[in-house]
Amino acid sequence: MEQISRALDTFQIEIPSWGFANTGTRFGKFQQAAAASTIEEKFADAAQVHALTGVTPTLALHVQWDLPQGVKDAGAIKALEAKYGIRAGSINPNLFQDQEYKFGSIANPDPAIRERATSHMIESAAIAAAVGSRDISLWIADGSNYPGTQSISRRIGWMEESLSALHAALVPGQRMLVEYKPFEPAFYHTDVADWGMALELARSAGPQARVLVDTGHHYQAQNIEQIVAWLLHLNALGGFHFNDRRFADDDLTLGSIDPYQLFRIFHEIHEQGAGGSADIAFMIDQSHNIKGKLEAMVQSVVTAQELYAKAALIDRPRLRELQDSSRTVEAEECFRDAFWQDVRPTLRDWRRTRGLPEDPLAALRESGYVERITAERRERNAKSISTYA
Ligand code: PSV
Ligand code: MN
Ligand code: MN
Repeated sequence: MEQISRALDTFQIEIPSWGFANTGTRFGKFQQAAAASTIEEKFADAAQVHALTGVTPTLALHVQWDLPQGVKDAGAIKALEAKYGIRAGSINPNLFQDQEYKFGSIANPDPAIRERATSHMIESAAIAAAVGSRDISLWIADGSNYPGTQSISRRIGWMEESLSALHAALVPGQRMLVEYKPFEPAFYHTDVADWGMALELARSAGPQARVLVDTGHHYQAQNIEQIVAWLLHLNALGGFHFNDRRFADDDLTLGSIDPYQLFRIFHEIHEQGAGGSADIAFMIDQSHNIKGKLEAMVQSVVTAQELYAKAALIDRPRLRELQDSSRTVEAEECFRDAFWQDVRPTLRDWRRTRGLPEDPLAALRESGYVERITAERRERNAKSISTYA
C-alpha cells in the first residue's frame, strides 16, 4: 500500500482537448452527440475527468483548434482556467493543416512558408508564456511521398534553423518538445521519423529542447522502453503521448491492446529513479471515435495509474541481484510478478482516503454528466460536420 501510495501521490497525467472533440479516421467519422465543440466544453469535460480521478489538472491545447486567434485568445483561456479549475497544459502549434503545408512546414523548400511556420511556433511559445504553461509540443508532420521529389538533406538544415529560432524565443523555464513519427501523413520519407532525428534536432536547438515519445509512433517490432531508457540516460526525455495501437498510429485508449508495453515503459522510468519527476510530462494523446469521450478518458487515466503502480511494485533490489547473476527465469518472474498483481483494491483505498470516488468510471455513469451534455450538445453537433472544433 505504501509503495503504491508513494508512486501515485506524484503521478499526474495531462489530457488532450482533442480527446473530447469529434474526431475521425481518414475515411470518415461517427459523430457523438456529447462531443465537445467549443473550448469551454473541452474545459468542462476536463474538469469532470479531474473531479473523478484527481490526477488530471492540465489540458493540452492545440493552437489552431483551441486558440484560433493565437495569443489574443490567451485571456479567454485564463478565464476558463479560473472557472473550471483546470490549467492549460502543453501548447501544440499546428504545422499540418494549412493548405500551404502540402510540401512541409518548417522543412518546406519555400522560405516564406518556413518563415510563417516558424512564426506560428514562436507565437505558440508566446501563448504558452501568456497562459503560464511550460511546454510547447511540436509535431512536425513534414515529409514527402515519392523518392527524389524533396531534398532530405537540405530539409534537415531548414528544420535546424527554424527550431533554433524557436529556441531563441523561449523564456527561461519553457521547454520545446520534439515529437517523432515514422510515417503518416507522408508515406515515403518523414523529416522527423525517429528518436535519433528528434534527439539531434533537440540538441542542435538548445538546452531547453527535449524529445517527446508518442507510444503510437513506432514500427511494430521497436523496443520502445529501450528508447525511453536511452533518452532518460541522456537527460533528453521531455514527455510522452500515451495511446495504444494494434497496427500503426491507431490512437486507441491507453493500455487497451498491450498493457504490458506500458508497464515496461514505466519500469524504465522507476528504474532510473525518474518516477514522479516533473521533467517528464505524461500526456494522453488519443482520439478514437467509438468509445464515449469521457468514458474513454477516465478509462485511460485509471489504466495509466494501475500500470504505473504495478511498475512501482517491482522488487528492484531483488531484480538487480537476479539480473547480476543472470538467473533468467527468476528475473523474468520477479518482473512479471508485479505485473500480475491486482492493484485495483489498493487504488480504491488510495482514492477513498483522498476524497475521490473509488471507481471513477462507475462514478461517471452515476453522475449523469454524459446524459446532461448529450442533451445540451445534441442539436448543435447534429448540424456540425467539421472534424475538429
Ligand atoms: C500526430 O499523430 C499526433 O500524435 C501529434 O501529437 C498531434 O498533435 C496529435 O497526434 C493530433 O491528434
Ligand atoms: Mn502525439
Ligand atoms: Mn499520433
